[in-house]
Order: sequence, then C-alpha cells, then structure tokens
Amino acid sequence: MTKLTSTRARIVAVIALAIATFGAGQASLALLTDTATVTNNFSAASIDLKVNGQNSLTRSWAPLFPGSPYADSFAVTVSNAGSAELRYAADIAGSTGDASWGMVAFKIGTVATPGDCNATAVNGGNTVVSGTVSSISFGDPTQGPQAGDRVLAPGTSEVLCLVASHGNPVGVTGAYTQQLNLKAEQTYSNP
Ligand SMILES: [Ca+2]
Repeated sequence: MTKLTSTRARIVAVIALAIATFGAGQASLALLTDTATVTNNFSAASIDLKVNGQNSLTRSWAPLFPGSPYADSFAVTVSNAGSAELRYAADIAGSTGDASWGMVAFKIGTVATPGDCNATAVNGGNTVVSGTVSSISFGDPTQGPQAGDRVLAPGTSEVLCLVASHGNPVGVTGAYTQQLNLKAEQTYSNP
C-alpha cells in the first residue's frame, strides 16, 4: 500500500467512526429515562425540657403580710419538646433568703389545665409533694428511675400547680428566692 492510499484509508476510517458515534448519540435521545431518590436523614435523639415553653422563667408571688392568711398559686406547664422520652425530678438547690419562709407551706400538684390551678385543686388529691417554700423536692435527679420521677413522652406536657400558703404566718420576714430546678434525663437504655 502506498503512503497516499494508507492516509486516505485512515481518513475514511475516522469519518466512519464519527458517523457511527453520531448515530449512537441520535439513538440514545430516543430512550426513556427516569430517576427516583431516597433521602436519608440521620440525627441524634433529643430531650428538651421546657417550663411554659421556655428554658427558665421567673414568677413574683403575691406579697405576704405577717399574721394574715397567705395563699397564692402558679401554674407551670412542663413539656418535652425533644424527640425522646424523658423522666424528670425537682429540687430547690441554690435557693436563697430569709429562713423564716420555711414556715410557709409549699405544695406541688397536677391539674388538667393552667386555669385549674389553685389550692383546692392541689389539696383535692392531686398533690405530688408537700413541703415548705424552703424545703421541697420530688423524684431523684440521680441517673436512672427512682420513686417520684415523672415521665414525659416526646411532644407531651403536664401542668404542675404550685401552691404557697399559711394560715397565720407570724414571724415571716424579708424575702426568699426559691430556685425550683427541674432535671431531666433520657429513659431509653437508662437503665
Ligand atoms: Ca432519676
């Protein structure tokens, strides 16, 4: 084969390949195609304890007049805004003030709605715990389930009704700041 003939043959081969490739491309445009997608989202579980929808709140109770009957109440909706079940306990560590407030009774009960919160409702069999303004707790924040721990499924809530009262609080003076600490933990695999 001469050199010219060889070159011509190579050119013909390249053109043939180009035509073949173009043809294949034309054929693929006629095929039906489709896709489907599975999006997999992963995340860690959460527990999220709220009081009246917040992480903390402050309530100024009615002022007390020494020697006059005292009673006031406050409803706190405790909720679990997380994705996993929790259990919680309560203590008043960190409270400060005049020790005379220890003679004022303090009760925690449960009621159906915040509007149901008053001393009569709590004393009517819905009491969770009875103590005083300066000494009250329920459950145990120690890891694991203990008597008095309260369980909240994810997305649920309950209304705690706090009641302070005294029939004749002679000798109660000054101020007292009670720090009611609600402490939650996951229940899953615990233990
Ligand atoms: Ca516990």
